[in-house]
Amino acid sequence: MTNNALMPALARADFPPGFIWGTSTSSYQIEGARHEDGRVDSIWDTFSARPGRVRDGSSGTVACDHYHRWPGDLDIARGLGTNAYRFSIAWPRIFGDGAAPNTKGLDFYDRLVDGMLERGLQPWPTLYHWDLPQALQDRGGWMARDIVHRFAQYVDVVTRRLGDRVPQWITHNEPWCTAMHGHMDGMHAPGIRDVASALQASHHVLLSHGLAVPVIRANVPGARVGAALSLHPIRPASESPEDRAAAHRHDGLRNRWFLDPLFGKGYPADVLDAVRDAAPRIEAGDLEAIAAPTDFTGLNYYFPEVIAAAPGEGPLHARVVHREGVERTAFGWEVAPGGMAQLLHRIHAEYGPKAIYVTENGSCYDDAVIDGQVHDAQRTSYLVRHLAALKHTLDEGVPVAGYFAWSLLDNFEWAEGYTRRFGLTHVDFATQQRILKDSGKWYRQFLGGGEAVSKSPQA
Ligand code: IFM
Repeated sequence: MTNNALMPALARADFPPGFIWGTSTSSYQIEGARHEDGRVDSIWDTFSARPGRVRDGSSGTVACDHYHRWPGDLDIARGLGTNAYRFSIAWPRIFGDGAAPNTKGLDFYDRLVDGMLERGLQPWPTLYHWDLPQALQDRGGWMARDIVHRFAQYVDVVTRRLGDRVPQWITHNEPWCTAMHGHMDGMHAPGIRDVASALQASHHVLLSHGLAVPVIRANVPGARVGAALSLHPIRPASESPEDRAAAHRHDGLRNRWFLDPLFGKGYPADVLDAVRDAAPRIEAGDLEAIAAPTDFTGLNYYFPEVIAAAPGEGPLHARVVHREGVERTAFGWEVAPGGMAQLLHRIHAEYGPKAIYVTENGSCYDDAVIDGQVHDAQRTSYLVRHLAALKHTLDEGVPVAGYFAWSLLDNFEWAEGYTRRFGLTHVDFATQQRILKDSGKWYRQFLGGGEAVSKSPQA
């Protein structure tokens, strides 16, 4: 059980009125229904079928079966007392190969959005959370410049359909992961390992964001648009000039490579210098397009990194140092609520977006179901301490306007398959039974949510 005596006292009323409280998910991680209603394969369907790419050999073919169970899942979100829900649209449900849009796919998100509105949940869609149609990958995916026009076309169709009910739009989830896990270390689909491809992909992801912003504004009255970035506080392993320089370069690719162009500063010169011939091809007008003014920045915060100089290692000659004796989640990620505060201050001070939302934050632990309960005290403690850090940051004047816990449900954790559980709700993947964990109950108590269980039979 959670030891409440050790938790900072915290109440929803300590946060500003109108603060957005939500949970977050993504299409491939929860929907399942791989072949239903005209959905075509995504790069994750292809990638997860390759032996050795996903730790437990699994895929998102069924996942949480959310495609069929969404009413119950939205009931859980409402029962928590949240007022918003962040989800993503599956591009392969809307377009496969550039032919006409798939009406049944659009209908699904139409129903989903209406379901949120009926439950008092503000819909926060993300347009790209890594499930690129395989047909587009076959034409070069994010490495080929044409993708930016395909993305704009897809965004146009989706926002025309949903824009009458959905003002807030997140273009991309974690461009770093799309580019670097997808094309540099190959840990994610499409599994490429090539620095130049990764950097070219990152440029096209950013450009597609920039081209999508005016499309969304044209289709959605009062649109509020932003991207969700995975950012990390970076510290040098020592005060040596070598470690400090390596940490600076690493920060360059992790953080500034995305923040700087989005805020009109272009790509960081130190990274361009380090990557040399692998630098992306940038055409006239690209940087201006990427810097299209946005309404908020989304921060996905998980962990800080400590960096040492490592001559010859990767394009940045830097490596992550594993420090002993620090608190870590089951994933091995350092638990550091202060790192979130640090990043929020940095985004505010160095880039000054109109608003910042924590679009993801959460932890994975090896949960056990005991007598129908999940006593995930560590996850509760993680959540409470991060919310305390968030409140402190707000008190210091940083314009944070919302927080989305990752995740509403245990789900398909990419290359880790179903071996990593991040949910506030436990999912038994054999029976699809949902159980609200103690962490979910804590969030519900904090938010003043009412319903202990979903009204829906399957939850
Ligand atoms: O599950 C992922 C999510 O898809 C993107 N952000 C990090 C989460 C945990 O790894």
